Amino acid sequence: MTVTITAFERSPDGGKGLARDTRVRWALEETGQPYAVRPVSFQAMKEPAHLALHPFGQIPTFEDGGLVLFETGAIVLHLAQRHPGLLPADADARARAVMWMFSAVNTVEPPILEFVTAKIVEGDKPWAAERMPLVAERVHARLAQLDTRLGDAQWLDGAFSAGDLMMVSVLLRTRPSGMLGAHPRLAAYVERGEARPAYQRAFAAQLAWNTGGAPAGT
Ligand code: GTB
Repeated sequence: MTVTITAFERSPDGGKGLARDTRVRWALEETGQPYAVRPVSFQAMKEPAHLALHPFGQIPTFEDGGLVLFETGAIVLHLAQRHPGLLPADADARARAVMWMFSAVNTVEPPILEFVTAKIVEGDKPWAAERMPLVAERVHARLAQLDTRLGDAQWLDGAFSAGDLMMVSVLLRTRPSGMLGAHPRLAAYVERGEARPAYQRAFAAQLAWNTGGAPAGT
């Protein structure tokens, strides 16, 4: 049974890989799992057929036989638990990799999303100019903490893991703002993630999809 994921019919980012299907594609590539993509329009996302898969009417979803999942953290964790390549064998190291996954979506991503929302959705509000520096500062504070912890290490905890996959994916959301420029070690960390062949394949697949030459999967 081939895995099927959903993705934007056309991502608003035009193929920059910032929509969350990219992290799922990346995990599928890292674990060597073939997959198909079912595109959904913004309208279809809010209709009953898609809401039956994703109660919040979002992408991506993941289907494998009778299993249906939403939430990218849960999907990546599922893949990492089912297939070798994304979680260490040692139980303690495994727990730490999962900790970093939660940290990515629960501690690092929220201020980044707040910034993105403030800029894109609320940028035309009269109070936007006053609020933006505060929101940006919260992102920088979190990035500085992460940068300190990473130090000069290649990855967050030993070998590359699902924790790094999620963290790099989350940090990529800061790319359009150039915020990573103030945190050179984190910028290099993100570049190491992007250089992985599995990421390159995932990125290329979503780019092809979003620029009109969509393959029927990978
Ligand atoms: N917590 C969920 C998860 O991790 O799976 C969040 C899923 C989510 O936010 N999905 C977004 C969505 O479906 C797409 S990824 N939004 C439509 C809606 O809510 O109606 C967020 C996203 C969208 C667009 C860009 N972009 O164009 O740059 C980047 C990221």
